[in-house]
Amino acid sequence: MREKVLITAALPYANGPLHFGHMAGAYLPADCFARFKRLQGDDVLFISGSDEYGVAITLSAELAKRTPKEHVDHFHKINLDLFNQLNISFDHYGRTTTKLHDPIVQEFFLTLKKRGFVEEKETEQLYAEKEDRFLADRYVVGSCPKCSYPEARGDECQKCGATFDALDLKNPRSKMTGAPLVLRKTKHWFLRLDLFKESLYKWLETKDWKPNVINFIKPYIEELKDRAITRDAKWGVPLPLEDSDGKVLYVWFDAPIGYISITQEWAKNRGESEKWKEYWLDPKTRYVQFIGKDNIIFHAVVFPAMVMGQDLPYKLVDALPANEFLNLEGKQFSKSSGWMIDMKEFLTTYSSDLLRYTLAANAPETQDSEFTWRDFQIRVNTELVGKFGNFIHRSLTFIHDRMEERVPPLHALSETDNTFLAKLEEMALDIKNHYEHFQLRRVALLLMELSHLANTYFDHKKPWVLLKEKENREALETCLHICLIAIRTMALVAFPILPESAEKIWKMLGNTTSLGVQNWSLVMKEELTVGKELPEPKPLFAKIEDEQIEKESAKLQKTLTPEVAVAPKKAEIVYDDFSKLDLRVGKIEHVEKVAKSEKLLKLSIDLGFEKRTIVSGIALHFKEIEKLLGKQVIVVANLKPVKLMGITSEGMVLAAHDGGLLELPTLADLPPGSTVS
Ligand code: B3M
Ligand code: ZN
Repeated sequence: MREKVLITAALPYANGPLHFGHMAGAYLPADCFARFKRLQGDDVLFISGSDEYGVAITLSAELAKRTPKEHVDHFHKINLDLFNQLNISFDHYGRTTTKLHDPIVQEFFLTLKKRGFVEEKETEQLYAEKEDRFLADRYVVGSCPKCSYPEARGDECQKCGATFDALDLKNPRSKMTGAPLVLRKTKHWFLRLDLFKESLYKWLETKDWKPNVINFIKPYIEELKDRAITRDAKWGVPLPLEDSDGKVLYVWFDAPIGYISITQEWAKNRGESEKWKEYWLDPKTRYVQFIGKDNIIFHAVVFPAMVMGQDLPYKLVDALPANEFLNLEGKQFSKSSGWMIDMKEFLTTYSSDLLRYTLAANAPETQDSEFTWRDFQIRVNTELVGKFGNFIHRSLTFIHDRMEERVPPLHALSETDNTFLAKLEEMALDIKNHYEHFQLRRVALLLMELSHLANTYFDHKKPWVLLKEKENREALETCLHICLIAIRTMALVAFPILPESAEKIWKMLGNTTSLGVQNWSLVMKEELTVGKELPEPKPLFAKIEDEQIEKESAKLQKTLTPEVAVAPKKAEIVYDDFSKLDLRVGKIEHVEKVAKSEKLLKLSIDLGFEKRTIVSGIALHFKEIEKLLGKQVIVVANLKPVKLMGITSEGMVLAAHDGGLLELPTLADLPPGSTVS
């Protein structure tokens, strides 16, 4: 029966270019599934688009000195181009900033509110008076409540790793202006997720999702509380209530509804405005969402709850293939540190099928996996060129050259022929099952097994030997006819992963149609047209040389060499120079700020044999100077005294710094006065 399948892939934020990890996690698996289901003759609608509202967007826009609109326009185009280059076959790739988006988001909100699932509460939030706005966590910096690191982010300390609420920060400041922030009362709307606990549990019981997904969400449901769904911001879907100027619906509320509004836009663009309902409001639709693991909660809990709270029977997700992460050579992809491969550039050198195959073969389906240049080379050279491409090219060339460029007839089958044909069918069926279950790694593996099998058949039959004796003519023709069946099978089952190459093979089999619009079982069953003309075969893939891969690896490794300015090296000295320093352990006994100076601290230090006053320029690095008391530091004890801000400084305290941070090397056990050398 023809299945109606709605496929969505997570809406990527339009605030940066997509990398291999995104592709491997969501878009490639979704595309392979969509292509596969279309081949099955199913009614497929494949939807995604840019997620364009939210604080992540406004912040990165501000940092890039663009308006939010300019920013999302910029990255929407970049990502759409990347998807096209990678042959991701969306039926529509939309955006959440289109006209149709706001009304349906607002309708979702109003229905939830009407049914008692939304609550209004007054809260306190950090407010920047100069900027005249409330600041979301990402806009706030301050001192870490745990380790006092002065540059901690609004939700997390990058020094000690602590996570917290921006309200817990000490001395909160605006990330954009550095100005101090104040607490101000504000009103927000909360989604009562706790009211959906029972329905969510019951609904989940009907799902046979991957254990990584189920195990992740169960404890989360147990803990469900209400969740803020509005923000004080300008960039977003306006809250559809009186007196709610300056409030927008928070990104995680509006984004998943984007799946629906983008489908509405797809329908409208076709001139069939109501057609979206055939997918979203029909219980017979099968809804499959492709996402990365970091999005599980929103797709398995929050959005389903929002849907359950509607009057209209919107589809709940039926299957949720959530993938783990793909790393790059053992480390996470990172835009900021440059640990990534520019996909656009990559695709100017290598065809998209090479990348699609490599990502499919390494798909992070049950655990994190990685892309490495070496693996890429092996996948291409050994697998695509050496196995898959090899069989197709050698047999097509043979047929083209020796069979007058035509499909030879099929005669009586030998046992080997029969076994091979049966195996072909069996493996195609196996591959079909794995596509059905989103298992691309298995499919890639089976594609290679199939190629291996076909090569073995060719080697075993030795058509080049059969060719020599006239009496073997029928056996020869049969063998080559069967090779063509194998090639057609390989093109068909490879199509979802290797669409460009599969289409090329399809054409090399003398077809003028497109493979993508064929029907899987018809292609499997149909007899080859004997005598059909075969065009000249061309190799599908080319080997990648070692030097090429070494160049690529070197380019990537280069990003690891930090480009931060390392202090220049000093001229060489001899031991005598060094031994002139009298370094001693000194205990800080008293500390105070130097009046009228931001940077200077006046320290009283016990050197064991005498006490010293030392003025040190470290004040900015110690918010709570009392913490220095009792510390045993290293003092340059024979430095000629100097006057600083009217105070005689009798020495110097050693400090380590990297240009930004500063730490005092300290000693624990030796008494003051001990020498350091
Ligand atoms: N934009 C988060 C992300 O890109 C978010 C997904 C929305 S899906 C509705 O990871
Ligand atoms: Zn910290």
